[in-house]
Amino acid sequence: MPETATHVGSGKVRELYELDDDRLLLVASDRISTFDVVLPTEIPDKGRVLTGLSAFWFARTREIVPNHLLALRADGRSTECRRLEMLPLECVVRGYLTGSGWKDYEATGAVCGHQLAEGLRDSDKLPEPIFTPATKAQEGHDENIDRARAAELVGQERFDEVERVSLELYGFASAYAAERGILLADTKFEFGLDEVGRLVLGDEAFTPDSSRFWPADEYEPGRPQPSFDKQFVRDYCETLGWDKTPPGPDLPDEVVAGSRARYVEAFERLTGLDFDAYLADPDVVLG
Ligand code: Q0Z
Repeated sequence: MPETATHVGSGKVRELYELDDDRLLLVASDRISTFDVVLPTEIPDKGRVLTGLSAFWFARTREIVPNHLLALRADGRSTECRRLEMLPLECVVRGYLTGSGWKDYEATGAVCGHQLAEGLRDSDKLPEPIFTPATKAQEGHDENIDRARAAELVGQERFDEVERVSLELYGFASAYAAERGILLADTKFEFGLDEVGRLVLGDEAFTPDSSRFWPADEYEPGRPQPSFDKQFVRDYCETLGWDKTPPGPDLPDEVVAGSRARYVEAFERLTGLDFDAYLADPDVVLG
């Protein structure tokens, strides 16, 4: 019997299908977005790199918190996952001050209610990682919120649990990545609840689309850092004088190849695995 999968959602670069009442299929495409615009040119295997990295981290963090991963498909880009009741919260952890955290700090001296020392610069390492929740926006950017607002959305007990688990996940993965020359500046989790109300990590985990990966050897606080994966594409787009509104530009072959190489390098450095071994048998990432 051929399987039927009903399309239930689209993200900028991913698709979501329903397999049955209990299971979803998450498919990572090779689309890439830059400056919030999806480009017309794909990066071959980008979706496989992201799916493989997520599965790698899900396998290594399951003792911290259970996750939605049920199986990887042989195509390397599709994940069968448990259907959860998702919490209405983006769970962000920041170890470095950049992006919207840096903007909020510049304006107010605080991020999501965390009052920070004076005189911090863009991309400075924080004295300790902070949990900076946001609300999920249907369109446009997520809105940073303070802990009181987040606790209203999910309840105080659940808030305390997602904060503790998020900080533990970030601590584990950022230490692991730093040993391999990659700084995990910040990361975003989405959690859900299973049928008995247990907290489960859903969506994706520590991919370059949900986290900022910085090459450690180029780290220099006081300026925005080059992104491990996207800087190549951003730099090219900046040469064009493109106004960053849709449609985005086509990418030339050498930019596509350079970008693909960066994704594959991130995969190989973080997992210690050969990317071709992943393509031959995606389950290698599960260890
Ligand atoms: C994830 C998203 C994507 C569009 C819903 N395990 C789960 N259970 C219930 N819902 C979700 C998950 Cl992962 C869920 N999203 C985000 C992903 C395309 C939206 F690939 N939405």
